[in-house]
Amino acid sequence: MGLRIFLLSLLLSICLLSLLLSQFALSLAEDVTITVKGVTSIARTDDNFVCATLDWWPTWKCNYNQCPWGKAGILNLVYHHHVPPFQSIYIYIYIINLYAFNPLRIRIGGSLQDQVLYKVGSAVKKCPKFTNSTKGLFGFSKVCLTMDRWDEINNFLGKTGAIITFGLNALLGRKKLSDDGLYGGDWNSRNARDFIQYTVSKGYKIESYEFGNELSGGGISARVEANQYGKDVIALKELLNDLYHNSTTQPKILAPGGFYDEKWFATFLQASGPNVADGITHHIYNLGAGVDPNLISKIQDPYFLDQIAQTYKDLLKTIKSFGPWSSPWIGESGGAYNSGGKDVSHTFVDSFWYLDQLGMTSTFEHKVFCRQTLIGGNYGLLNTTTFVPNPDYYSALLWHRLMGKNVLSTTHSGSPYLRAYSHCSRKKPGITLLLINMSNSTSFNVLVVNDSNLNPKNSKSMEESQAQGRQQREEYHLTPKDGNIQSDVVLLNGSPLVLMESSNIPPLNPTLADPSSPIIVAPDSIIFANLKNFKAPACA
Ligand SMILES: *[C@@H]1O[C@H](CO)[C@@H](O)[C@H](O)[C@H]1NC(C)=O
Ligand SMILES: *[C@@H]1O[C@H](CO)[C@@H](O)[C@H](O)[C@H]1NC(C)=O
Ligand SMILES: *[C@@H]1O[C@H](CO)[C@@H](O)[C@H](O)[C@H]1NC(C)=O
Ligand SMILES: *[C@@H]1O[C@H](CO)[C@@H](O)[C@H](O)[C@H]1NC(C)=O
Ligand SMILES: *[C@@H]1O[C@H](CO)[C@@H](O)[C@H](O)[C@H]1NC(C)=O
Ligand SMILES: CC(=O)N[C@H]1CO[C@H](CO)[C@@H](O)[C@@H]1O
Repeated sequence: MGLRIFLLSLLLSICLLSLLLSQFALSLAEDVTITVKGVTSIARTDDNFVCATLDWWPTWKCNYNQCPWGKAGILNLVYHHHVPPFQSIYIYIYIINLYAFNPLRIRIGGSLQDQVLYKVGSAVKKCPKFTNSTKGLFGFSKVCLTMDRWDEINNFLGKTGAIITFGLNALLGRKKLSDDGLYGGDWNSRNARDFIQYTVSKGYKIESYEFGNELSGGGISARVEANQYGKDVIALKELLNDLYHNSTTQPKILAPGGFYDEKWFATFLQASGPNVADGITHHIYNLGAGVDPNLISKIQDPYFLDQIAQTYKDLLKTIKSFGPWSSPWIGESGGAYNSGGKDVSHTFVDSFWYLDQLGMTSTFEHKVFCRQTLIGGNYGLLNTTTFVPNPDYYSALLWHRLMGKNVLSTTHSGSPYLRAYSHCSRKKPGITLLLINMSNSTSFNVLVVNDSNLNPKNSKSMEESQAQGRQQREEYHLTPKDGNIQSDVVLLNGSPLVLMESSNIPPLNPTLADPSSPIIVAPDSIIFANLKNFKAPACA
């Protein structure tokens, strides 16, 4: 009896001790003052900056002994869930998911887009299905998009109000000139013309057409020279001028949808000339291969993440010098290439990379960021088989709902493991701050100040100086379930975000905080904070 009580109390004290220790670990805290320049914005994104992609991959697209695409490819997605009427609960969830964005920007494209033929008009005789082929790119044959399927895709996406970018096949009519994948000769636009004409006749809304996929620079599986590409994009522009002659708005042209290469991009912009390409789309896979065992340490390493900023700077410089009429877009980015990281890209930890990229690219004047993928691979915003939203889906949705298009200069001199971005709030007064704590040990107590050289006395906490009539601060704290950064479930202010019984997205409610108190950013957490009292002239 006595021994049992002794053992029990020993156990209790051990528990208490470890609790104390963990409390101690959590209590490592650093005060940080963040300066937001509210006078002018440093950049402006598109109204719909958040974008997600749908890809063409067939079910048997595999990397590293796994095949994570399932039926998420654009052809299967629609085919296996007939619309209308909704025969599947999944399609229902899918549509609800898209509606939550009201609207979501979607880019249809990817590696196989330069092998897609459109079954309309007389240019395409045979209508192939995907098969394995050593002659095609990436080991796959050409494939045919029938107009029935195109109708289905539009009926389906139309219901969600999605803003659609469609990636055109830019290899049609060219000849392979060398073993390193160089294709030459003029683009044959006949099939694209028939396809776009059909699209116009049906009244389908396409916001932009993108020309080709990863054919720039050294190319991935195929490449085309920049001067030739510029000439072909002019041909596409003429085609759109003609086919959209009667429309009030003409779709934008995006190009080249590939990896940045200074010389290629500069030559392309000079060759295509003023007001032809509206968006200069480029792809980012800065985390490397999906199979890399060090993905997580890269994602939480601010020095590593900063390296890609050079590419954004360089591209911006190229655009300002050679194509000031256009602006940079991230046309496709999934973080890690070859379908993403198996237990990483669909889990909470990926948001450290994703939200940081959204923040970083918007400061470098990018208009849009297309996440690979909405669904499919390991990097889907939605789970490939269940369609249930992954943590990055909620990160994207919060960004979309809270961050307005005006980007503000945001700096601090604290630990580099704390990342901070701010924009004018979307449809709300004040500014919204995105705070990312990549440290697993330190929490940050954040004070936000208005940097005004004109009036130094303004350089105290903005929240404090607005004592009269001030409104509560709204905070959205994102943390992983059970403290496991590789969880598929994210908590908002401590409660798991799971679909409601109606299959609807749960409400995303903030907690309210006293504006004079610091924002406490726990280790391994992400916060959106809406500072309503911060009256930045740039947001007026
Ligand atoms: C293509 O090849 C893979 C193996 O490389 C196989 O699993 C798949 O079934 C093949 N698909 C077709 C349509 O032949
Ligand atoms: C534009 O409208 C005119 C008059 O309605 C019509 O004749 C012409 O075919 C239309 N053009 C296109 C490209 O749809
Ligand atoms: C999808 O959900 C299943 C079941 O929860 C899980 O095993 C799988 O890893 C998830 N995959 C993706 C890509 O989200
Ligand atoms: C924190 O991160 C470091 C470095 O990545 C790692 O060695 C350590 O195990 C992590 N600690 C916890 C509690 O996760
Ligand atoms: C920040 O400073 C600017 C410039 O002095 C001023 O116009 C603005 O009202 C200040 N913002 C707040 C929230 O006081
Ligand atoms: C300054 C600081 O907090 N450093 C920590 C940041 O987080 C990484 C990874 O979690 C740790 O390794 C650092 O010690």
